[in-house]
Amino acid sequence: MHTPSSARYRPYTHASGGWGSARSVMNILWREQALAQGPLALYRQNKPGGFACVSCAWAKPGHTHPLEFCENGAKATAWELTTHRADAAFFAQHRLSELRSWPDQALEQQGRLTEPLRYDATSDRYLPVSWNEAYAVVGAKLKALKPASTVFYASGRASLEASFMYQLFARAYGHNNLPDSSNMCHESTSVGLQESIGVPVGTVTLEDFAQADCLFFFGQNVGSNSPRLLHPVQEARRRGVPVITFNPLRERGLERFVNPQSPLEMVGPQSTVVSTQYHQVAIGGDLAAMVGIAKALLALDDQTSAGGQPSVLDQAFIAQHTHGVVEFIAAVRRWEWAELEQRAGLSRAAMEAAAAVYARSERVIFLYGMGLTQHRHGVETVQMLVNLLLLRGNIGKPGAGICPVRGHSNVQGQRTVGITEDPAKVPGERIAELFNINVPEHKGLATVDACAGLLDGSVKAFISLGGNFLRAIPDTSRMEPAWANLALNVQVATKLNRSHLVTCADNWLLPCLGHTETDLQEGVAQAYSTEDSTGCIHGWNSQARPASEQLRSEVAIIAGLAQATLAPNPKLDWDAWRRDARLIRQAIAATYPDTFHDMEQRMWQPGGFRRPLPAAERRWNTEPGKALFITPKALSEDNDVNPGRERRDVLQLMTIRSNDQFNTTIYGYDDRFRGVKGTRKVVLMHRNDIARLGLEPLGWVTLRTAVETEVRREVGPLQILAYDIPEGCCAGYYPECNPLVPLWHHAERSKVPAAKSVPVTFERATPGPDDVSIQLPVAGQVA
Ligand SMILES: Nc1nc2c(c(=O)[nH]1)N[C@H]1C(S)=C(S)[C@@H](COP(=O)(O)OP(=O)(O)OC[C@H]3O[C@@H](n4cnc5c(=O)[nH]c(N)nc54)[C@H](O)[C@@H]3O)O[C@H]1N2
Ligand SMILES: Nc1nc2c(c(=O)[nH]1)N[C@H]1C(S)=C(S)[C@@H](COP(=O)(O)OP(=O)(O)OC[C@H]3O[C@@H](n4cnc5c(=O)[nH]c(N)nc54)[C@H](O)[C@@H]3O)O[C@H]1N2
Ligand SMILES: [Mo]
Repeated sequence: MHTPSSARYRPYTHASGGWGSARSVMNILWREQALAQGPLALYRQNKPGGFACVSCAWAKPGHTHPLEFCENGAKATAWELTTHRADAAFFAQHRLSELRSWPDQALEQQGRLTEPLRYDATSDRYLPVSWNEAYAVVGAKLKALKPASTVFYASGRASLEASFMYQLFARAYGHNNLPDSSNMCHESTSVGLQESIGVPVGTVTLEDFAQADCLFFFGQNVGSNSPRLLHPVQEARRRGVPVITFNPLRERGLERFVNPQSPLEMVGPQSTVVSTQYHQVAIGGDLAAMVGIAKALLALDDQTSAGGQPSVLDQAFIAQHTHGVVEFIAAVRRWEWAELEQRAGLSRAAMEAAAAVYARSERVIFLYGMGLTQHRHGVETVQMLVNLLLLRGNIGKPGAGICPVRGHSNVQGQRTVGITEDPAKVPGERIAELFNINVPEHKGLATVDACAGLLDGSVKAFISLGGNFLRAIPDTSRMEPAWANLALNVQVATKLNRSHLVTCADNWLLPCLGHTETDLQEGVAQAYSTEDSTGCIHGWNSQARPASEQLRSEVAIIAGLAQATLAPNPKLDWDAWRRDARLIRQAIAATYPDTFHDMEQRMWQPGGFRRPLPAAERRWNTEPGKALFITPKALSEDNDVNPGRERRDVLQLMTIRSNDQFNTTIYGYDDRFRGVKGTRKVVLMHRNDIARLGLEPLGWVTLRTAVETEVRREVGPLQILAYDIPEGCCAGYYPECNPLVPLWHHAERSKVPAAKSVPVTFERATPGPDDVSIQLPVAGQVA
């Protein structure tokens, strides 16, 4: 079991990418002993005809680089192709009470799950079962339960084919309880963009990056979380395109980048400066910052109008394509600079500088991530981005648009094929006609609702298609005990994680094939498909040998469970779908002909095929048929937990990812780009806050949530690292800090947990026996 032996902080002064990235990839291939299959698999990653990366959702180009993967994609592949196994012998050796004491990293490090298992309470162990028994018993239990009391969760990895079958299974069984990881992620995007511009997804493609003349990044950490996106960004920088970043932290990948796949750059001293302006906005200060940019833009427009020059605003576009501009402009003019500065944590000059570049650029792309969506007013903030773009006609023209950078490889596609709690978003009539299934009319449970149902006992069974629900959700210390009240817990997974160890009345662990592994059906390797962040749908093949002969595809597992649960239906041949994925694609195409017609051929086009995106062609699928300016009602992004200025002992905590994790999967304890090595038990704070709160750098503290204090929410001990972060803000790692996020503290309109701003107080603590203290570099040794 790996536990870190030494921890260190040394500011990372190199560019992102480069040799550090190459070394990190080799390390993991070695540690997972995946060198036999790993390198070949990496060569085929994200290529036409190859397999789709299991990691992020960034676009896969039609004309690929020799190696179209990044450090994190490579790690994810090695993690899956590992030769380590968590097999029956492993489970015979370890009771669950013991495994629960292991760190999360050690659980997944055991390797791939190899056979179906059921928890046996008497021996406190997972024991092997046959697939037939698993299907039969789970099916019988589901039959006996009320469908409305069951939840079918999906993590955003499952293919379009598996996702389509999963939602059909839920609806045929009788519920819309289909929460997915998107509910914790870009749901603020889906809600906000649908209302503003009539599509729930971004409008740009990779080609737009080649034509853009300015890029903005808001709350997205490209270097760690979507490194392949750095290629088009680097190309844009070579053309002299300005990049303007808003982020409380100076993220390395947004500052400098060396392409680890460019031999020249790897040997030379060259690295690309990524951001030409870097604004360390306060946590939750983006709404105010964007209003500031709009205000500065209006001031510029006043000047040009007075001088008889052309307007800074795209007046023709605004008149022809938008609605609500008058109210929006009036509101922007009303807000005072002093308030904008205070809320954004930025000077008026900084906002004006961003506006000046924006005003002289013709084709601008706004990219954003969790820094915007995971706030109480995440939806309004996304809509404010749209407002800014609309002012200069930056939607629906080449080189311009909005680019939410999604997380899981198929999180966007799952929605496209019906994974949603909202029956209004699925073609009910067609589903009735094609499959003889009546989509239940009642809205189902999304993630936060499912958690509430677990707490009040109304949710009785939980099926999980991937993911690590009990670690990913907020308020984890309250949710874990509630989980024990379930009657049934079925986890379809590749690796052992925390959600498999918290037991209820009946627990099943069903191991599946990963994206890299071949699903061989009657001698034919099955192809599957996903939709990336730019709305392109690709087919992929898998070449690797399955980790165990007993593994089944996700499609096969869904088919097995559905057959055992549902009454026979001549219009639904689950077994045929299991044997031939082309038939599932035919069903998808029949259900969604506009998007998926001729899918079988089109998904093999280089770069995939694009789903119809009316907004990208300036057709607006909204109530008035125009793009909407939606004026934010207030500037505070997190009004429900705003402690007020008098609470000087409270800081706003954001929960962040390191480049050595993929969500709840912790590859290792290093956060290379932020200079933290060997530990995740840290809280990053500003020097002045540390002093003001009477604490010391490198001191240990327990963090407590500063609202609803009658509920004890705490995490610690964490070690204080003095860091370049705005005053009043602090940062700790997800998922370790999730117990601090109250369940009710979520985006008002999308219910995305507001994981980026949690008010916390600090209390001195003593490190435990396993806590390693950070060593600072000896003075003079800092590079
Ligand atoms: N290596 C790796 N890659 C991943 C993942 C991973 O865990 N590891 N996860 C995948 C998934 S599912 C997702 S959704 C994406 C997530 O990728 P991102 O969207 O980049 O999400 P985070 O890393 O959570 O946070 C992004 C940035 O937001 C900043 N931030 C926090 N609060 C604010 C704020 O109020 N305003 C602004 N402007 N910035 C703020 C943080 O400093 C951080 O740099 O990455 C995907 N790719
Ligand atoms: N505080 C805080 N909380 C957050 C976030 C945050 O920024 N801060 N981010 C949120 C976001 S953006 C997201 S997307 C969620 C992520 O939440 P989830 O999607 O639930 O979590 P993951 O960590 O991606 O899931 C990892 C597990 O998936 C399983 N797995 C891996 N590959 C496969 C596969 O191919 N098939 C199957 N069936 N299983 C597989 C493995 O068993 C692994 O342990 O967390 C959210 N929670
Ligand atoms: Mo995500």
